[in-house]
Amino acid sequence: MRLYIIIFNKVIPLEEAILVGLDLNTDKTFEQSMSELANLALACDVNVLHVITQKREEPNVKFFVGEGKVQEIKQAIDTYDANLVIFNDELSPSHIRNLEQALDIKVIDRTVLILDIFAKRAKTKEAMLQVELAQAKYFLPRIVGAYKYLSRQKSGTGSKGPGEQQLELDRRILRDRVSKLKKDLAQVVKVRRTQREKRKKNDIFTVALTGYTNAGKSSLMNAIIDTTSTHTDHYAFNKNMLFATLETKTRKIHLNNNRTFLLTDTVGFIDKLPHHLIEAFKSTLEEISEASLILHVIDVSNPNHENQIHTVEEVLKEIGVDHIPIFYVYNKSDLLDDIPITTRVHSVFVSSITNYHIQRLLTIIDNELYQTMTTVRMMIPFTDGEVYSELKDSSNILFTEYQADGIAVEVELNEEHYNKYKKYIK
Ligand SMILES: Nc1nc2c(ncn2[C@@H]2O[C@H](COP(=O)(O)OP(=O)(O)OP(=O)(O)O)[C@@H](O)[C@H]2O)c(=O)[nH]1
Ligand SMILES: [Mg+2]
Repeated sequence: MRLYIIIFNKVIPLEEAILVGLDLNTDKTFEQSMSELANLALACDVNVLHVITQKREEPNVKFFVGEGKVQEIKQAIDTYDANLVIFNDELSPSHIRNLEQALDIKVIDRTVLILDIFAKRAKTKEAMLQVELAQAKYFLPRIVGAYKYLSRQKSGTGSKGPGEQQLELDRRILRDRVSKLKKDLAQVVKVRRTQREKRKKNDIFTVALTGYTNAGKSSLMNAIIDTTSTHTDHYAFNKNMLFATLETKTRKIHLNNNRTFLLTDTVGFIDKLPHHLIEAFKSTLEEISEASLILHVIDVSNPNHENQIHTVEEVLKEIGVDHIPIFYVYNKSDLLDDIPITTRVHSVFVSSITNYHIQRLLTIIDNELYQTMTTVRMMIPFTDGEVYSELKDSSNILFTEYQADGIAVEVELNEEHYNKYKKYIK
């Protein structure tokens, strides 16, 4: 029984909403964050009727917003005939309970919206398990709210009423489901790890695309494929919507100097990304942690892009990949009147739509990846044919010629391979 999905479904069909945001003074991005919330609501087919905000030093203990604000929200619910209130911050179980009691209406938060969008977009088994796990973990401490009406049927004798019994039972079912999901996910992750290990053994460099949702990661991947491949084979789903990509996708890219690397597209980040989601998506995000180079894709046309960079960097820190070299790719520069002189080192302005500076980006990637490589000439006797096969799998062969006494190759070697194949080097 997928209990929380049922609870979840009770939440989502309600679709005439009032948005509520608490501006904790320190938040310079408050307005953008609220318009992002409206976009998240839109992506969940929720109609936004009205927006209420409040400035406070800190959240109210009981209602998150002040008690006076609760009255204002109540009035707005009547005026606009709303059937849902959405808060911009993740609410605690008791905040939800108190607010639902005071307002007599369903109250959800930004996290529920993000989880719902992820649930809609998940296509692979791994992504579905990850989202379901994050949802289950979010709802486990909160299912009590869904039972407030049942709980009123408490028996007069002090023993547990049917509502409470049902609640305990459902909590247990949900807890069992969490364990089952974790187990299933571990299995899927094992398969993915084995695949990655295989790739690692082959010693091919991996470049990971990361960045805020809608920055243009998938579009950039398409642009790079377009620029480097002879046949157009668009790979990735790029759409003007939040979280278009949930699955990581990897493609082998051939540069025009015969060098190759693997390019991986990943899930986008957003401000206040639910912690359970980051946890659940750890296995997907591990792909980033194995990369030799991270391309941080930025939507430079978004006035809020500096804050988005900051959000992405925070998540990268959280998943422990802040040691990998990062290159900043300012995408959508076709939308700018002028290309600004950025203060960031390691950055390039590109456009994935017009292909502006994609070739330059490829040169940068090439230099970055292959700076530690040495190009050598080798002569491999026919009797050591397996060495040639190893090289073909593991390294970048620039030139091959079958000669009388063996195979002559020109190849790029890393330090480890240089030492390993020393005796063949001419
Ligand atoms: N004008 C312009 N639009 C772009 C550019 N790159 C991407 N876009 C548009 O931006 C939107 C988002 O692009 P995606 O490639 O899906 O973005 P993403 O970063 O993969 O997004 P998620 O997968 O949701 O994280 C799409 O409508 C693209 O057409 C660009 O260089 N210029
Ligand atoms: Mg994408």
